[in-house]
Amino acid sequence: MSQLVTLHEFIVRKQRDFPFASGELSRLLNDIALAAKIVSNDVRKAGLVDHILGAQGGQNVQGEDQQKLDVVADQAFINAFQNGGEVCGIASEENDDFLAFESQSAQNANYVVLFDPLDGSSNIDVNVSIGTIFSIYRRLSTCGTKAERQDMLQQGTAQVAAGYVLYGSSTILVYTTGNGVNGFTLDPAIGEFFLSHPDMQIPENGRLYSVNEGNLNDFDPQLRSYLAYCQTTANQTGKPYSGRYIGSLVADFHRNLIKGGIYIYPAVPSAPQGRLRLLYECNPLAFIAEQAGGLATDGKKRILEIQPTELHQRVGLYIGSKKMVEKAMGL
Ligand code: AHM
Ligand code: MG
Repeated sequence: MSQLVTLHEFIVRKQRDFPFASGELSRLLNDIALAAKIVSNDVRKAGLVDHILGAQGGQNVQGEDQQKLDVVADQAFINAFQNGGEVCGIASEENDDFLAFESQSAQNANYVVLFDPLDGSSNIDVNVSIGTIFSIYRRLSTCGTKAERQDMLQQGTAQVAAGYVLYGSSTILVYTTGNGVNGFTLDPAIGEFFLSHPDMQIPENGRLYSVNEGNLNDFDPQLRSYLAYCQTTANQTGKPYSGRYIGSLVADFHRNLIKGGIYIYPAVPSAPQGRLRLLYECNPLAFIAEQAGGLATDGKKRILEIQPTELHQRVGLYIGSKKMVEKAMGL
């Protein structure tokens, strides 16, 4: 039998590669794994809570107020960061502004986390895969003070680590610290993540394209002609590619990471800057894509080099297999 490696053991081994590492980042990654297990457990009960145990806004059997699952997920991660003590502040898709944690231990912490607690949350009600996406930066403000806006508005190239948790047919946590990409599958019976996808590499070319084709008439001519190519002779054998669009970025991205493919959400009139958020979705997935040998751009330039100016900034996203992204950009 091959040896099983838990996420915790893997993180400890990686930390040993850096003799002067303080262990803070390792502890933070373990905090994320803990929150992921809590959210995974909640996601698995989503239909029960919504449809059997009472409507939203009501109370559950313990008399607790029921909340929407994306709020529950947001709070689970915030709690894990506050209890863990490695994070001085967070920004998330669910909060209008960033949160600077008040406690002295938090103010002494070195990291900030930016995250989308439940990506694809419109899919919760229909039992389709959803996920959490996260991005970790070292703070720019002075240690010992409260986190500041500048800590959140860093270029993607400054990420220390990034990852996602996909609550799919199984729960998988994929992350990078800038030295390759590894995936860990949760064994729900014992509540432990095990290394299941070591050193993930995205195929240079693929046969899957993921785009909301309902927006086709709003796409620019370059993108329309790329999609016409996908639908006709793109394959080396002169056949079309297959279209696959879940509507959960994290799930579409994960599939394309494993099988090879491209996900595109450009700027369109209904979303003139793009639909997806630079800080919570595009930067972390771009870091992972590049670490796995893929590419991520806004159609023109590298996602990781975009200077954020606001927390909820949106951008166009072309992400996936290197050759496919280049072709879609007209290179
Ligand atoms: P969310 O973070 O509010 O769930 O929104 C992001 C989602 C992505 O997961 C998905 O790819 C995209 O929005 C779908 O948008 P559309 O319904 O316009 O195709
Ligand atoms: Mg999202």
